[in-house]
Amino acid sequence: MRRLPWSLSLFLLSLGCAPTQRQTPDAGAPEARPQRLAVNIVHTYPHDPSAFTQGLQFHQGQLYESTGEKGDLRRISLEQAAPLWKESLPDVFPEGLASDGERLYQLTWQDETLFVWNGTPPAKEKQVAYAGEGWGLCYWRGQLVRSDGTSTLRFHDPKDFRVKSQVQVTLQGVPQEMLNELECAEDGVYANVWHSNNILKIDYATGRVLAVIDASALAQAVRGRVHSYEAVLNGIALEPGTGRLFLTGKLWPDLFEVTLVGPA
Ligand code: DDQ
Ligand code: CA
Repeated sequence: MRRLPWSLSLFLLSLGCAPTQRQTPDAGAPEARPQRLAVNIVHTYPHDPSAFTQGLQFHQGQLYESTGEKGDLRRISLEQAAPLWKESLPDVFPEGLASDGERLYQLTWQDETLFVWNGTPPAKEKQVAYAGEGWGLCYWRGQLVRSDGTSTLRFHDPKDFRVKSQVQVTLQGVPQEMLNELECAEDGVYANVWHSNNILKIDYATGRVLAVIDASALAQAVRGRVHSYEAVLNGIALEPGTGRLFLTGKLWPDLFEVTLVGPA
């Protein structure tokens, strides 16, 4: 391939249209452009503005939330902001939350401890140690998917939380870091990007970003009613059966039911 003159390369770079890196040189067809989607607010529900949301997850027909900072595990509802049930976790910084239908799995940020909950109301069944940070967690086809703030998603065995495999998340070849709250859907894993209004939809097998969802309409909706730099979009839950999609943020007063829409 002929090299572009230096000045032209710089010009193209400044336009953001530098040649995109391919993930592997012999990967065959070039990586498809991700879909660009936005959110449409269907309903607005109350959310506890003191909840530092780190995980949002349906479990046995109920909605659960993991909150960080001075955190807890709580059962919440769409009717009221106050939790219906909660158990405080004063010694750790709780993070992502996942359900395998029977148990709840709750990460911690830097405490290297996974909590496994069982029963109704959930009771702590065991704690499992792991290495590294815990950010988001979701369950898909017998595996727990964990983000840790890097561009890597790790797939754990729920039995002992051993890492079985991992994948790097890329958007047109560029690694995507700061992946936070997760939600496992049939056709991809949704990931909040920390301190951004974007949610990425990621292919489980290749790590490629399939869609970039612009959720800035939600930050817009809570503007003026949040008072912390850390009050960012974080919290994705898909309701089994109905497919309804709920999104919220840390310290946000609202929890939104949304639909995804194509570009205007
Ligand atoms: N993480 O969710 C991105 C993994 C961690 C967020 C921690 C943000 C700092 C919170 C500090 C609160 C203490 C006042
Ligand atoms: Ca979730």
